[in-house]
Amino acid sequence: MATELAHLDAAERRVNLVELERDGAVAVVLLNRPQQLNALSDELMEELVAALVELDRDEAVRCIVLGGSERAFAAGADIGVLAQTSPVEAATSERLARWDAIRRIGTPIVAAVSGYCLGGGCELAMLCDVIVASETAQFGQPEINLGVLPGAGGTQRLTRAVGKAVAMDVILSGRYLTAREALDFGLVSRVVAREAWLEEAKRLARAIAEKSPIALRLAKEAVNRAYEGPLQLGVAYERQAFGLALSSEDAQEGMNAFLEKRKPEFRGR
Ligand code: DAK
Repeated sequence: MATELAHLDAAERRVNLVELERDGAVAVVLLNRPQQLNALSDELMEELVAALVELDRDEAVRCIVLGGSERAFAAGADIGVLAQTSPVEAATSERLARWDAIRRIGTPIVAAVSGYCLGGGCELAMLCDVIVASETAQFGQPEINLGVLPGAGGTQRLTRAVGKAVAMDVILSGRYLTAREALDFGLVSRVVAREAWLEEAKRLARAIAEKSPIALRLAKEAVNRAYEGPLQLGVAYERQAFGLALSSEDAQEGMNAFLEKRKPEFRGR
């Protein structure tokens, strides 16, 4: 009985750490650990990855919004847990696999960032495809203040997003970027009023969700290749992806709809 209850408690805790909402073809995933500013505990990350993987398999979901709360997208990895992590665990544990699993999600993900977006939180936002930021958003990789450095891709993705000068400034000093700076430096694509952080992300997600899911996945992967690898390999991928998209029923539909002056209806075929 005690074991059963413990199990139920754990299950309930996990469900509560990530909230899921569906709005037609858009799924909204909200981190829900407000007392800890959505610090990314193992349980939260496990629940998040499980939710994203499931949504990615669901053909009816064409775009995902990932957000936190108004106060914090996420204030980073859970420092209490990090303090107990051995070097071997950090290099080999399930934790690394979770970050890789998020990179492998094919469905476009729009990050809705309000408030603190720090450390692993910033790394999580950078794993998303577009970042919509509230004017209150603060981006940072303050791991240096803890005597470590970013460990989930921050030194690489931030540098590719904003360039060496700004990345060094942020990562070595631990300072935060304002939403406006993040926009100017190319880390985010939109800054919106405090109260619009989630709505604007949903609006963008609904617009994305109207496109062909085949073209979306291929385009997402192609842009990621530009970000992650050498130009020639990315161009080669793009050529193949273009051919593949062109062979889809959706491409026929898209072009026919244009020629017939009507709105296309993409079916993911
Ligand atoms: N972890 C655990 N608890 C946290 C937290 C965090 N990252 N951030 C905040 N909290 C908790 C606080 O301890 C506090 O809890 P109580 O004292 O109320 O129990 C509660 O959230 C509210 O925080 P504050 O009282 O501090 O609120 P303030 O408004 O005064 O300050 C703050 C907000 C965000 C400026 C401050 O909380 C702060 O500096 N937080 C820490 C930010 C930080 O250093 N983030 C980087 C963490 S290191 C890896 C993957 C990922 C990572 C590494 C390796 N591998 C896969 C290998 C990532 C590492 C990190 O992210």
